[in-house]
Amino acid sequence: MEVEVGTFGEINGRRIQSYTMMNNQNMKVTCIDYGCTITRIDVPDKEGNIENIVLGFDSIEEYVHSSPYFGAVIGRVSGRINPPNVNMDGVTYHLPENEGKNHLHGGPNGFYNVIWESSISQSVDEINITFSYVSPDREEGYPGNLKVSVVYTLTNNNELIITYHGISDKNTLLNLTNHTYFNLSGNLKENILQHELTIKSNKFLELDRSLLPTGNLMDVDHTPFDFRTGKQIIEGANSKHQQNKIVGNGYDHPFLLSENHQKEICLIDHASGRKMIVETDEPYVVLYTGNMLEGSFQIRDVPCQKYLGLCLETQHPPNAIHHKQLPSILLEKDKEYYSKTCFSLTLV
Ligand code: FUC
Repeated sequence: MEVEVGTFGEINGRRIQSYTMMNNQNMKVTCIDYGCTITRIDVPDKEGNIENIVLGFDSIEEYVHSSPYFGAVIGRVSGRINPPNVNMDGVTYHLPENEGKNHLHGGPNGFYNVIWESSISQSVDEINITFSYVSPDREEGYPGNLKVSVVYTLTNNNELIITYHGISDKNTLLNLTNHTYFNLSGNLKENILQHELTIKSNKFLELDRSLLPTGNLMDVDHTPFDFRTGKQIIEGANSKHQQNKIVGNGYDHPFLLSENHQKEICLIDHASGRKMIVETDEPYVVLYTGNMLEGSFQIRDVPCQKYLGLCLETQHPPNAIHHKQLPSILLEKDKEYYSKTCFSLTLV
């Protein structure tokens, strides 16, 4: 196994570092210290062609100006919060709005938009890149000085493991995820509508018109949200179900996982033969099928377009702070935050 360190660009005179981890199975993962962003993942298809399976750019300027959170770590809190206020320990904290009246993905200067400290460690069978960041008290409105770290591990079994740690000196909120857009066709040859997805989930959270969970858990039975035996994404894109329509024809929904670390999510592209299994200790996965991926920019040499990638954001549910019945995202003072998600790449 090998790791290559390089320079990706510069932001205000500060060098942005890139790391490419390579295993002995021809899998490569490249990430940068800006937003802990995964810029590419290269893996072989069934014929042995090694191609990139994520949306990303080759310059830091494009990440700063055009990126819809491509490959980045999202924090302090993933997803939308509305009203953008939190009452904690007798204080009301206002969280900056960055999507109409919503606070989205940790705010305008969330973790995707900061430069992290980084280091490498390596053993015979794995390489780890550790990113760490100290988020000061009241940064993006949130209470507490928070020390956070994210580790990307590439193993010789074609696993990319993401481990998150955090600790704060005040009670605060924390709900971290990674916002990689996958497209297993390879080098964005096709969109993701023919990808087949399986999710072990009996229920999903209903959304309102501003894409906020209403707090209602809906049954997946007899709906385009039933991924228990596998389904192509196109079904949700073409569906007349009101929940598929309000998100722009597709999915942008939190699914309640019925199992953890039991191959609970599986994504397949039959044409390339690539298959990805996702296992997590998080209670939910937000499936976002790139319904709003529109813009006048290029993603490497492909014009940005709807359904070009899909995100599998393992996390606690969005807007959890305003729904008592949803799992809490409170991180108590001096308690350790820990969560782990593993993406395994294989062939069908
Ligand atoms: C996802 C979605 C959102 C949003 C964003 C880019 O997490 O839930 O709707 O568009 O990412």
